[in-house]
Amino acid sequence: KFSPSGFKTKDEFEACITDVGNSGLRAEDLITGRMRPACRDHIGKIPIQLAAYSGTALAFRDRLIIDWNKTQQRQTFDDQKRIYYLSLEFLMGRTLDNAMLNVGLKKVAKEGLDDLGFRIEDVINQEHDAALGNGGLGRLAACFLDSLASLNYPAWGYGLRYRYGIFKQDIENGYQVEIPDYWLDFNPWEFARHDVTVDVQFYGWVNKHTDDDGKQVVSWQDGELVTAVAYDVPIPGYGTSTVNNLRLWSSKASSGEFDFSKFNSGDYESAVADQQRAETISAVLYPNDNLERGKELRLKQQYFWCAASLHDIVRRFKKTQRKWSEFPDQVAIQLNDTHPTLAIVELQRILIDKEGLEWDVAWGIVTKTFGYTNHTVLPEALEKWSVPLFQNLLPRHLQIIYDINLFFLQGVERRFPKDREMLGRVSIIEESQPKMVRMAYLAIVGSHKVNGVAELHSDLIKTTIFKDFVKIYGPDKFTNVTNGITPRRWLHQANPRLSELIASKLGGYDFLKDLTLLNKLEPFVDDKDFKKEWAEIKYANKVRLAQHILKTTGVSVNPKALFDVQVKRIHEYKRQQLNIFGVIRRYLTIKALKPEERKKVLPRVSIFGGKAAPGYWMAKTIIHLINKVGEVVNNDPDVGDLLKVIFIEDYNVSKAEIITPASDISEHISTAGTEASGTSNMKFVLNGGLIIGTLDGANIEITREIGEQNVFLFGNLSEDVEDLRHNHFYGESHVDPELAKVFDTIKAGTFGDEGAFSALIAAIAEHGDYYLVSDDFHSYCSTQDLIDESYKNQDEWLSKSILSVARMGFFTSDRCINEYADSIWNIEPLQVKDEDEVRART
Ligand code: B1H
Ligand code: IMP
Repeated sequence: KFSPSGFKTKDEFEACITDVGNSGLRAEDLITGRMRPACRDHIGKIPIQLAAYSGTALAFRDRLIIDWNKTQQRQTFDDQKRIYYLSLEFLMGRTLDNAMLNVGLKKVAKEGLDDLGFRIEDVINQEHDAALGNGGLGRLAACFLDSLASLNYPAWGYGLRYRYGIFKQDIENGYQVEIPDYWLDFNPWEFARHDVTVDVQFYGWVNKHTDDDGKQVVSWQDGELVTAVAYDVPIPGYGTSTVNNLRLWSSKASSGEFDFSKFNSGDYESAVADQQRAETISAVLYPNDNLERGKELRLKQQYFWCAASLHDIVRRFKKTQRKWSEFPDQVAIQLNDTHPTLAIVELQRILIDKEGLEWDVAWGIVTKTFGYTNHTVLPEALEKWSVPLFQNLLPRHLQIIYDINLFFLQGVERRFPKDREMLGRVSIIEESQPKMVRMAYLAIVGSHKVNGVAELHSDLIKTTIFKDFVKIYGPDKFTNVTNGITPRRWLHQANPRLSELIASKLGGYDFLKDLTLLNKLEPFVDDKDFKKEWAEIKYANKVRLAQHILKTTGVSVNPKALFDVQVKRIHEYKRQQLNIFGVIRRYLTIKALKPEERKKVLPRVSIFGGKAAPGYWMAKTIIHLINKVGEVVNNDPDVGDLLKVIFIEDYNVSKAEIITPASDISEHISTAGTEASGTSNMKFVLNGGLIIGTLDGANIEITREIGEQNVFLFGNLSEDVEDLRHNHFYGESHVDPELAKVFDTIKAGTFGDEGAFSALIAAIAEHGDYYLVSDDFHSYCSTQDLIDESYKNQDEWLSKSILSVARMGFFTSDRCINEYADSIWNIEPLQVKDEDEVRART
């Protein structure tokens, strides 16, 4: 009905999008064809698919707004305790599909769009991912928001509205190239709240004086103000009318557009510079995963976001006119890693400097309010900030940190008078040059609970990095909440056919709200027709991925081959190098076979994807090697279909939704003790893929739940890692002979310039092999051989796949959120009256 037409310039495009946004166009109109003439004019100018996307999105948005308002009002009038989830990352991915499923009207939209000649998939694909996160930690926050809303908890997320999310990755000549991700062209899912702003202070100095009543008054003066503007994002629950709020802060200069006094006095450049400096704070997400680099702008981001969020929370609390002592009964704040630790200090500052509470009273309130989740034990990821930096940027906060530390250490000294070294070990201030603030210690001291994210990880933090704190506070302060994932996005949305098949056997979609119901699938493991359909769905998902691979890389892969997938951030501890060395060994094995022997080889497609932090040279080298191996292997006529090596560019949430349902085997092969939990392991198994993995993170609990016979485990155990590392340096160490052959092949220039990969080899052969690649290589390869054998027995493989899915109920983020609610936040769901009606729709 509309004629598509392109745009000549970006400005023209943007103007048009804004017009559509303002025109009141709604997809209901689009779907029913009842277009108002004004809309028709606008729509004629936009590329047709995008028009359909805008219309559909705006229609669903209309519906969400109504429930969103109702939810917010209900939560306000009900006056129950709320949970505030503070995270620097929310890796949301796309919203439209999720909104359609949660509202329960996807079918209606599909039919409407069909009538107009649109495929709903094409329309959904128009949306840009909201990629405000690096990896697991950010995606976990997004899954938690989905569960909080689906379970009707009164909950808010607080984050930063980065103008640029995680960079887009291009591969050029085998190298990663980073491209800025400007994602805000047209974002119907956010609402600018120009009425909700907070001025945040930086720099300046602290004035202490005594007032007329003899009371000491502290004020933080001068410095620079930056305004935080709220942008609200609706978070709909599944099968409920609850729509929670995610509030993201954007920075702008505090005196409006420009400092007009400077402007008028002719200082135009500096007026613009001020504005730009302010806007820089929320400009870009730091692209490091599991790495902290101590940059001032990052600390500015952290304080800006913590101060704005705390101000908002305190303002809301004060409207209830309750006593301060009731604050922890109304407010729970969860710190997603140490990035928001300044919120602890900020609340203490508000209570003592602004509200005039006594230190101890204030501190009692603070520590009852906060909970801290630790996500890593890697030393390079543990945040420390230099004291001089703090002194300059946040002088009052540094004083408060010193006081927190003083009172804490006095308590420790009283309890452990004989252990003089304890004080130095647990001090929040590290006595280094320069002195550093240890954020994890501050987070522990300022919270009432500290949790790890999988059993092994929670044990490790208690016995290693936080050992002394367990002595000080006792073991009850430390707990475990094993991570989970939302089955709405990671099963129902990503794999609709599998979800439908499961629903047909279980008599409906209740399992999406109670994932333990999946165990009712177990009896079907002997049902031939069911198994056949299960296999067909996996095959169809592999065909879809093969098409994506062909379109994006030009390489044709056989969907009948075993798809072996490792997609995650590229990191030495995650050991993509182990995987690619294993691939090279496989290549050498195939090359050494006679043509007739090759017929017996099981064809395999090794699929990689993931981003390297831009400054992480070794990770970039790994990407380079994978791509170079791909170039050689994929073009070797001796190999043909038996082995293909694919690097999927720009891995993100939307691509994960295509890749996850298509794997036969996925790899979760971190050095034991390094991956806190992992969450993609759960996603793959929930989609009927098996895993090869080390005894690390949540792999251990997955194995316990689904049975050892359904997991391919290998490698050294975490308790042996320290000794092995020690031996590499002080004992005899040698490179595994099979691995040595792989190194020789690389050094011979088989994959191009061998110098490009020398550091990767040296890290293992010469510099102590910190990640135990050589130690685990043999066991890794024999387990891969076992996988080949097992895959040949398709019937047994299918049984493993079905049984695994049936036993994955534990790993829903709903279980996880209920555990947080019970054991850390002490909050209750808010009952929703019309829930049955909404559930009937979904
Ligand atoms: C995880 C991070 C992380 N742990 C620092 N730590 C960052 C640390 O920008 N930074 O400075 C960013 C991210 N991310 C991951 O959290 C763990 O590695 C996974 O094992 C875990 O599954 C995930 C969620 O708990
Ligand atoms: P608050 O102080 O930000 O929590 O909001 C003040 C009032 O606005 C409360 O009475 C809420 O019921 C209502 N409210 C908060 N957020 C929203 C919203 O997003 N839409 C509509 N009403 C809201």
